[in-house]
Amino acid sequence: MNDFSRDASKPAVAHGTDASSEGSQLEALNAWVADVAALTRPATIHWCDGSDAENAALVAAMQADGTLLPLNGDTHPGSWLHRSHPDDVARVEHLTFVCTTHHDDAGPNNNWMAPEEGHAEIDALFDGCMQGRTLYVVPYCMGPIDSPLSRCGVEITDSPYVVANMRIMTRMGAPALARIEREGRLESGVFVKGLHSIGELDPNRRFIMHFPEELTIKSYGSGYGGNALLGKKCHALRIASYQARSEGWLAEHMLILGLENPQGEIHYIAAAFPSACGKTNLAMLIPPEGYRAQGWKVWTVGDDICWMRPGADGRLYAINPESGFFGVAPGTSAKSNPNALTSIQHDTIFTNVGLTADNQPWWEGIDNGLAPAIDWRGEPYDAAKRPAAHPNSRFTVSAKQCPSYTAEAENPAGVPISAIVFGGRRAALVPLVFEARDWTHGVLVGAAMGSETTAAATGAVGVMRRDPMAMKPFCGYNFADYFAHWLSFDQAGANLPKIFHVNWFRKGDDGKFLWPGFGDNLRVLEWMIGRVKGEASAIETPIGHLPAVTDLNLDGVALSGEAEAKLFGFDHAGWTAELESIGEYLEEYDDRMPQALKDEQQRIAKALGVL
Ligand code: SAT
Ligand code: MN
Repeated sequence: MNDFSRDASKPAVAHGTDASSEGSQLEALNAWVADVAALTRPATIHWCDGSDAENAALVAAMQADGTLLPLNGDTHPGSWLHRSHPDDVARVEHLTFVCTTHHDDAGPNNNWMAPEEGHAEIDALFDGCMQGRTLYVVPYCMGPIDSPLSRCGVEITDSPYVVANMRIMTRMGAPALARIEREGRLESGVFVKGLHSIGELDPNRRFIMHFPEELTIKSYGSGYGGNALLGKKCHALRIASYQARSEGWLAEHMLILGLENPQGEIHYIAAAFPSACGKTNLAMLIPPEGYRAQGWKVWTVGDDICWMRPGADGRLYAINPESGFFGVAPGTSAKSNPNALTSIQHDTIFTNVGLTADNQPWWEGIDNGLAPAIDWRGEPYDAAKRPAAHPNSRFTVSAKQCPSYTAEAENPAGVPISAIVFGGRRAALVPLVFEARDWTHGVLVGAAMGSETTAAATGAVGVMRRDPMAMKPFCGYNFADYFAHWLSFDQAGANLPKIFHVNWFRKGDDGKFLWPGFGDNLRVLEWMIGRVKGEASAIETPIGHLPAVTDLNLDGVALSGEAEAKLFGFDHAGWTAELESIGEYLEEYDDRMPQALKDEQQRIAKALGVL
């Protein structure tokens, strides 16, 4: 792996650090790589083995060509800054397509193209796009290598930055290839095929396309996060959600945490929030002082994606398919998320953050007493011009570097989930927490989730939209079928988690958040587990079970009268209007929407009517 830039009519092939071997033992994989090479015409093909030596060589080459800039080696050893093209800093939902044979299978929640049309459109862009470049073959496994819940894929990319990030975010390299080869010999053996090129980084020549029926992804023209690290949103959510439906499991946009009480009991909670709404912070929560003294702990299993499947005991068992965190940098501080801050002190790739004068990464809200000197575009920092860090700037770091990461995250059987939490950014109406009365109600609560948009995707920020189960940008099929799939888990022998809804983002009349959030969110989690165990009280209302102010441990939290009323109360007129709007939303899916959800909406609307 020495020559990254040689051009030749027949690509040279290298395998890991050993240029003598070539290809895999799986004919189907070799044939696909050959087809892609014929289309894209790279100078060199490199099969990634995931080794340290391979990574070191890649990083050195990226340092040499300026793709990676070294950070201060004293304060941030082994860490790098990457600056994206300024037009390529977030996911692009309007250019993201789900290509199913029937339009209805993709649903109104997705952009759709017929598969032949999609292939033709994007293959035209791939034609010859890797000339002079290296084609990297990146075998990866989503989930612990030896877990039956895990699934594998291979990403072909011409971006070494993508390779370096995939090495952190997935189990990438030789062990994954071995599993793919092993499974490939079985009749059921399939791997997800992901083809990626940064192309020209031209927003007018950019598509992120999914062919769920073929377990195939094609992504062109972006080098950024969810557009380019195909194991993440494209595979682990869009393709996996489709696969999960036919195989009887769930692929969800959820963090997974373990809540340990002073008795040493651990309850696992999975929580769905839209991008940039605090999943990473909640997953790494440090309990408030008083709780810590008593022995409460939070363990991190995952911060973004959760795959769950019913076990023999009827409970849902979950794995985190990822092995790293691709977290939002701005706002991350010793106060908001000390575990994240500790994690990213070394061996971290930062993307689109600012720099201090001595080359330390810097972003708005880091609150570390340092000042930015250079902004994310590489220009001298000028507050009047732009923020130092892009609002969607990120860190990529191995989960193993997180102090709260638990070995249970590597358990091939997964962890049993006691509670599922849905939540969005809602400045008004939605109280701090409520519990769904049963599974069907919980599915409606998830389906009706609303949130204000964030900088994680291009487009306007702060616009309220329905984001069911935080999956609006990520569900690989028709939402109506997805809700039906969720409902189908409620069957004889099932022992399902309780479902809750939270809103950390309720604002007061002065426009300020009413709930302190961060570590204090533990108080809400404690109440949930109390409910799971049948120990905590609640008040029954038409929208679900709400805690009374006295049902939460608020020792040390001072809430104003307005905060108590808005966080723990429920606004009858507001919810009546909300239910009407939820009813209209369900109707957008016509007859495909499960009747059980429409009935549930009606039940609540009626209950509100008789109050
Ligand atoms: O860029 S990503 O899609 O991976 C991050 C996110 O939006 O959650
Ligand atoms: Mn996410």
